[in-house]
Amino acid sequence: MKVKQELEKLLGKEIAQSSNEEVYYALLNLTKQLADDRRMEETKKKIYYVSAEFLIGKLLSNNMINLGIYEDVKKVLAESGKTLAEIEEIEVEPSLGNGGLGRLAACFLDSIATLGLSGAGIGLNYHLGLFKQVFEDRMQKEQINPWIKDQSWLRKTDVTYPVTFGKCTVQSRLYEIDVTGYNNRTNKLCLFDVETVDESIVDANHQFDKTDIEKNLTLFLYPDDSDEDGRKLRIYQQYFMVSNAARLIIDECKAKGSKLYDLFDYAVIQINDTHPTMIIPELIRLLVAEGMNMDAAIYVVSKTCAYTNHTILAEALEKWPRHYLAEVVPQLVPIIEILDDKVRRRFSDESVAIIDRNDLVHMAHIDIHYGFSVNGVAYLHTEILKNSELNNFYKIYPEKFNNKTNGITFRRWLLYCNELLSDTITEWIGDGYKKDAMELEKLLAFVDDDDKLEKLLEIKHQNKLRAKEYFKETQGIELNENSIFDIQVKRLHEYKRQQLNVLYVIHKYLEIKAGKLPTTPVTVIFGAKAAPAYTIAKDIIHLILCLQELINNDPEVSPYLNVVMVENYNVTLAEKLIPACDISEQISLASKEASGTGNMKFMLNGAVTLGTEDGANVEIHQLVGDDNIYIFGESSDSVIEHYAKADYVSRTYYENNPVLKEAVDFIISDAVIALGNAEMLHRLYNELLNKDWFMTFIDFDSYVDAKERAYKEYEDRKAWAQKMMVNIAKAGFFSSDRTIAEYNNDIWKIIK
Ligand code: GPU
Repeated sequence: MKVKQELEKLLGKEIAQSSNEEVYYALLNLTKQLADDRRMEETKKKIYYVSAEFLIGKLLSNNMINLGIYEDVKKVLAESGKTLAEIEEIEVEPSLGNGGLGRLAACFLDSIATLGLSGAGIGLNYHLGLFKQVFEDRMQKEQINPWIKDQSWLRKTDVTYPVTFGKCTVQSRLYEIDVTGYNNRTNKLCLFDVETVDESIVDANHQFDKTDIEKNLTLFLYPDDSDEDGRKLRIYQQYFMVSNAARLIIDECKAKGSKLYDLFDYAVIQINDTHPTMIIPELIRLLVAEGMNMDAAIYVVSKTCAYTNHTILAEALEKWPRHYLAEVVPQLVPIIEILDDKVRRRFSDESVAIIDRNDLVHMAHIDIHYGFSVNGVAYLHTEILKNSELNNFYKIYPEKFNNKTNGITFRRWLLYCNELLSDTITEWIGDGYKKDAMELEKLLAFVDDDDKLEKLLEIKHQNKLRAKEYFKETQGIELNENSIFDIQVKRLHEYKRQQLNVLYVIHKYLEIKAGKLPTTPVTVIFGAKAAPAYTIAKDIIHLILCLQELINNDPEVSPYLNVVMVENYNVTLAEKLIPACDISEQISLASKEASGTGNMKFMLNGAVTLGTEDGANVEIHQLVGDDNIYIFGESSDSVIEHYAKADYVSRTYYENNPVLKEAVDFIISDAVIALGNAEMLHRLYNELLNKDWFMTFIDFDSYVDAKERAYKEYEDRKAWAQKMMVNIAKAGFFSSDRTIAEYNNDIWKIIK
């Protein structure tokens, strides 16, 4: 294809004469056409990945890579005096996801198409999605984030269903976004919406009538659930998502010849965490409405649905009061009661019931009893599910439990975000690794090759410069490219322990003030959104922003230590930060991070992990060996034991450790209070001293030791480059192509 001609045909003029915006839309349309050309026939069986989130990121470059026109387009643009980077600035990142779960769903869609599997994502088309984070007075403020433009990747379809709730019926509308596989087929992401949705009901303070379902249904991802109306709105959204999904699936299967008794030969439904759980009773309801008897419907649905668990945090496992469901989706309640009744007849163990004694409906329990597969997302996580969290279920259904260690798409997280590195790797080992990521292991041959090690360091430096320029331009942030980039980017949550990293920063600051100067300057970079109602998480952001102000403006300290919190961390920013990173912070309290996927992205881009033996860190550790990772902290077994015995007392650590005490006390020192909000800082201080539910203090000493060791070893540039090389070489296992191949072999069984 002659890219230049095609583009100029769409533009009606020369590229050089066109605005960046015109070029962007021409590329958007060209890419859509090419994606459409790669549509392939559906196979008999198809995978439907149902998820409340799809954190897909900008799509232009990703699609152009997958369609094989990326290099040509770059060249053609350059000939006309334009860069792809400036064209990409026009694209708005879709606001359809929140964190790792949503990004995983996006990586999975890429790999499903890349492996040539017939599949679709199904979710909702949130108009405002997740909030945009801005910093005001060193605090997080949420702004609405409208992202849908007249012309976009969304394609309106004719598909529409009436969806009935207790109090009203709404008419849905299906929109689709094409999902391109790398040199392979095009699948779809199906996003349902309502035409009555009305962004204007949101007032200046982001308040809106939570009961006006016709107008608010697809406005926000995860609407505030701190009151009852908010919680019910979440149920409205979930039911709307799964009712549409169920009908789409039934229609597609019927069109392929299914008689519905054989639905499982035509469809497999992967339930991404518990948000889509109601698809089980909804499908049963629809099959019964089609004339199937209840037991047959339950049997068919149970052979069609599979469940992925993404957390062991109790507060994240959804439990809805039965009376909420009775109000929002009364038609499901009798079905859920039958499902519960059948469970209670078979098992006397109260802990596996669906509706508990307090009339709470345990969504995960529906999935486990009435799905045919239950998987965790990393080896350790699945072991914890089997042996403790879901042990009562594991004893009943050992054959259902399986592990699928998460993965990431290397198209976005290497080929696109780190072209310097991927081009260099191609030069060294050929481009076979682009299809078979395990070929990255060929890089192990170069761990003693001085020139190649030197080159890795040079690439890292270039990526730091690129990040420096980007953040200077977009956020006015000054990054020192000659410092260690020590990065923690992920959602803000106490279990992820950004507060532990912060305590280290304070400790380092105090050391520098006392005259103990680091050899290499360090920049500690944070990026994180806090859920709007999560008070302590917002207090932690406030503390980081106060420290940023204090430290970066202190001429005694700033030559050695800088703290930066980037605003509105999202996929686009991740693509800039990850390639520039030296030290990847993965410091969750062991047992609490189901997997993590940022850890994989950093490793692939040549960062060295500083982390606990948690989630997929365990597997990273095993792959790279002790010398190429910094592991610290309590083991998950020991943490689980502390919880069981309830014997962790944070104050004891504080009182017995003067270094820790000094750092903690600094949170409410005059210097910090002068810059911040005393109430917030005191609240955080008190929380740590009196509760510290995620045991920050228990790992403080070993964290400081590990970090000091990492900083020290960074100084031996060659030894460090060797660690980088090993990390990149061993990252192949974390390709989502591998993960999806496993899902398909063990769970989905789709034949191409
Ligand atoms: N995760 Br549950 C989310 O991002 N959101 C959620 O609501 C739940 C889990 C994450 C896990 O925290 C992370 O460890 C994991 O890597 C990711 O899901 C994908 O499995």
